[in-house]
Order: sequence, then structure tokens, then C-alpha cells
Amino acid sequence: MFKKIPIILTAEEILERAYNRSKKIQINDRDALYKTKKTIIAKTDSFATNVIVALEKYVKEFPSIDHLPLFYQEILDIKIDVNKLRKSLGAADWARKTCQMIYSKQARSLKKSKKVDFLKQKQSEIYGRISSVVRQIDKELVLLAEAQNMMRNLPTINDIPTVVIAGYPNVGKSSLLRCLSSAKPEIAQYPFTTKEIHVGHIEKTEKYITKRFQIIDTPGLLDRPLSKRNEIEKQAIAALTHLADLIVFILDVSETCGYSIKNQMHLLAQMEEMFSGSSLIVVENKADFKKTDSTNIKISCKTDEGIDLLVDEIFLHYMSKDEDE
Ligand SMILES: Nc1nc2c(ncn2[C@@H]2O[C@H](COP(=O)(O)OP(=O)(O)OP(=O)(O)O)[C@@H](O)[C@H]2O)c(=O)[nH]1
Ligand SMILES: [Mg+2]
Repeated sequence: MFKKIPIILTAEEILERAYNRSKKIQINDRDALYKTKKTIIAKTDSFATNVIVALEKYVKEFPSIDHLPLFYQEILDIKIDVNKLRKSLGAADWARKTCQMIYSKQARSLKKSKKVDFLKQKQSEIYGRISSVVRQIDKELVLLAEAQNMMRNLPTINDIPTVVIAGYPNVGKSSLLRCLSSAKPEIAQYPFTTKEIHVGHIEKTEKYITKRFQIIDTPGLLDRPLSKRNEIEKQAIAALTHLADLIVFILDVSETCGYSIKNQMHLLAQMEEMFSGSSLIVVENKADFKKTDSTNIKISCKTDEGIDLLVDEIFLHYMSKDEDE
């Protein structure tokens, strides 16, 4: 999704690259003064242009935050802080304009002069002033590079029916995504294994109708108010808020996840209240361990028990939704 964002360099890297490129330039002229003058002008032009073009590229090719789908805007805000990102883009644009101004003003006096000392002094003045402007935004460039790196690693979310798996930590959410799709999120016997959103896909054909769904595995949630949630939990809430057409809420009635069923039921009630606009299916996982006599769907990601039934239920949900529309 964000693979095209250019690699963002630090201030020193931008300057070093521009300097090294300008160093190689040599203009020939039979007249010694003109040779020196033209070379100085060409070197200075190359240095300034390299810096200006790099900064321009960062600002222009950075995805417009306001045009991103809301889910991505929220993830960016959780991980980076959208305001800081906007300010950093603004700073890069300010630096570009300032460098451009410095260069176009000083370049005129370079062209007019015929004194080698003056030319050399102007050249180093331009290098110095441009370098100082770029160094002023080093922190902002570092933040942009962090954002760029983070965005390149975000999963691609498609605009297709989306099921979000939610529940307490360690109940088997990632195991369910593995059971349902070819996605391979990490599974482990400790809570908070999943720290990011993972996406998988399933396809089901019935009566010549093929439906493709997107399944999203989320980090575990604890039973606590939104204001107390950490950055990892907030990503799960963002997926539930912006992506879920259907929520599959997993309960671990065996409590081997390390959390009581009472706490899990509390979280379920909170989810039902927060996401009353989305449909919700409650499933009890680890049925190979323990089964209750509730009417919830019972599954086991270890033995695959109940998985087909759950897929049927998801399919049925979307088919009935299509009929409603
Ligand atoms: N017996 C049994 N164990 C299971 C089942 N499903 C998952 N587990 C185990 O439960 C533990 C947690 O599974 P995960 O899939 O990592 O759970 P999670 O909900 O994604 O956990 P977090 O990412 O930490 O929130 C692992 O040790 C799994 O092997 C199941 O159906 N039966
Ligand atoms: Mg997990």
C-alpha cells in the first residue's frame, strides 16, 4: 500500500550526497577564469538542486494524510502522532523553499562576478547556508523516515467484507486466523504475542457464488476503558472501529489463557456496547479442552472442530446482508 514512499535520508546524508555529486563536476573552457567560474557555478547549482529536489520529493511523494482511509490515519496517529507528522512535512517544505530562496538570490551574484576569490567565498557561503537550513530540520527528517518505515510495513487492507477477530490475550485469535487462511501470524502461549494487525483471506463458493473475505487478527484486549488502553490495544480498537463488518469474539472458557471467564464476559459486553452497529459472533475456542452447554459456536484451533461451521456462519452473515441491500 505504501511501498512507493521515497527513502528519507537524514540531514547529513542529504548534504553528503549533494556534496559528493557536486564534487565530481568539472567544466572545461580555454579561458582559465571562465573554467573556474563555470565550474564553481555548476558545482553550486548541483549542490543546491540536489538538496532542493530531495526535500521536494519527500513532501510531494509522501501520502496525503487527509486522503488516507480512516483506519490508516488512526494507526499513524497511534504509532507516530499525525500532528507531529504534519509539522515535519511542513518543516521539510519550509526548508525546501528557504534553500531555493538562498540559492536563487546568491546565484545571481555568482554569475556577475569575475573574481575567483569572491566566487569561492560565495560558493562556500551558499553551501554553508543551505547546510544549516537542512540541519535545522534533522529531527523532522528522522520522524518522516520513521513514519515512512512504519507505513511501508503496514498490511494492505482491501475494500472487501471484513471479519475482525477480537478477544482477550492468549485466547487463540492468531490460531484462528491460521486455521481460516494462509496467513501465518505468530502463535505463543503467552499474552500479547500479537502486537500488530495481521490480515488473511478466505474464499467460499456456494451455489456458484464465490465470496472473498478479509480476516483480521488483532492484538489482545483487556477489560478496561479506552483511555487506559495501550498503543497495542488501540490498534485492535482501530480495526474494530474502521474495518469490521463482522466481529468474531473469542472466549476461552478453559481459562488456560490466564484470564477468567468473568473478565472475558465483561470485555464482550463492552465490545457489544461500543460496536453495536457491527454484527458479532461469539465463539468458544479450545473446545478440545473444555466445552460449555451454551449456544455459542464451539471451535478448536488444535483439532479444527467447528471451523467449517464458523466459516458457514460468516458466509451466511454476508449472504443475508447482500439480500438486505
Ligand atoms: N488446546 C488448545 N490450545 C489452543 C487452541 N487455540 C489456541 N491454543 C493455544 O493458545 C495459546 C495462545 O494462542 P494464540 O493464537 O497465540 O492466541 P492469541 O489470542 O492470538 O494471543 P495474543 O496474540 O497474545 O493476544 C497458544 O499456546 C496456542 O497453541 C485450541 O483450540 N486448543
Ligand atoms: Mg495473537
